[in-house]
Amino acid sequence: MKTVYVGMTADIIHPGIVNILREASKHGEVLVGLLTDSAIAKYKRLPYLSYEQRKLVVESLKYAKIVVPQEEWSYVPNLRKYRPDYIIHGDDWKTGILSKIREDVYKVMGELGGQVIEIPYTPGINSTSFNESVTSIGVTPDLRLKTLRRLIAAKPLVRIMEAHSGLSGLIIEHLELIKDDAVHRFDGMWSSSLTDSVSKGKPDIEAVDITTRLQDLTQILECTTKPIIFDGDTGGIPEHFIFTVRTLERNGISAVIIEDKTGLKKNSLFGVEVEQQLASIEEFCEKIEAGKRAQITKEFMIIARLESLIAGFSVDHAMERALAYVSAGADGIMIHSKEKDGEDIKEFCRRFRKEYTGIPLILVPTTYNHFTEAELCGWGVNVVIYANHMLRASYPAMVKAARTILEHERSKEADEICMPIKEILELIPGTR
Ligand code: SPV
Ligand code: MG
Repeated sequence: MKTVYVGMTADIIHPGIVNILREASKHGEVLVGLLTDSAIAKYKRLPYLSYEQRKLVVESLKYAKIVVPQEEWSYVPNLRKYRPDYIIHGDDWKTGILSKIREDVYKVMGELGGQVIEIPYTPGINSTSFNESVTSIGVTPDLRLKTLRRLIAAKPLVRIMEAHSGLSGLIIEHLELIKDDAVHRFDGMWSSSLTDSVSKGKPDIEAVDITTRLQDLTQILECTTKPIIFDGDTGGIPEHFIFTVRTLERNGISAVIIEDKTGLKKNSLFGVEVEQQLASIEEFCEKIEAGKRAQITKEFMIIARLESLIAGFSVDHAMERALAYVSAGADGIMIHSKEKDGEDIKEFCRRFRKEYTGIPLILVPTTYNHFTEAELCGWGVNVVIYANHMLRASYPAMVKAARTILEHERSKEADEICMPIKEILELIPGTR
């Protein structure tokens, strides 16, 4: 019996998939290479269903004989491993980012003595249009919450951007850039205490209470589907933190980051001053433990943020705390620094990764921002947070428009730095 290889994501089973499987079965036994989350994540959004769920569905299809994981976006490793007689694909891969994949497939099938079959692509529904409609429908809190852990498992580096309004959330949700044959996008959003407070004209001192911050977060939740990491400041006292954890989970937030400070909180980029002490290891561990006991889902993450380097202590000081926080149940460690050269952070990452290979490491490279994502990834970092750039970019743009109007005593000159009215009217999906 000949074998026919079909690669697929199978997040939704639509007529195009059935067609390709039926066609494949005419040539032999169908071997489905089901793309894993990590194979997909570099190029596309994570599928809505997990690998196991998708496998279960595909295995029940009558034309699919065997389902194997395809761990790479490229077909080549699986084609070499399974040496099928045929591979079948829709002819949509002749152009765009799939054309390189096609080229490689032809080359390897030629080497292996196999054949490539191309069939007319079924227009209409496919995983891309499915993703678009899901975005417009929305997402359940449960699904959104789980996505962060899936992304951390699937991607070498998860890229998070600050959002402080529905509009900034929409940009993060939709912006995509094709570069080096890969699609670059933000994986999720950071709900920052700094940008939440500043956008309200308040200082970043926990002056905006959690309830208000969550009410405002609703705007972002309503128009986006990507996961959210919440800046929980100090987390307050453990008795209050447990309510915060449950409220965040109920809203589908994936993680909270709490920092080991106590007293009047000030933004870390100012440094830690006399009235702002570090929490003792014991009291902070107690808070982590209380939060972990309170959480209802198993996927929610409580991430401990170390302020040792901000407060002028050594990497040793930070390491001692990191180990204690992990033992107390922290699901990840964020280490902060305002040094420009980033050497302290790099040293911490190296030492932390020696102790723990599996605990997610999160960085906020606002000051040491000359390091590339690839470099941070090389240090063993899992998540990078761009913590305030949407707000910092919008403020000078607003000042510039206002100043231009003051200067010219009319708005004509401001037009060229403003979005056209038609575009702003059409900006929001669903506007008619
Ligand atoms: C925030 O964005 O509010 C943060 C990160 O906590 S930082 O401002 O760098 O402390
Ligand atoms: Mg903050």
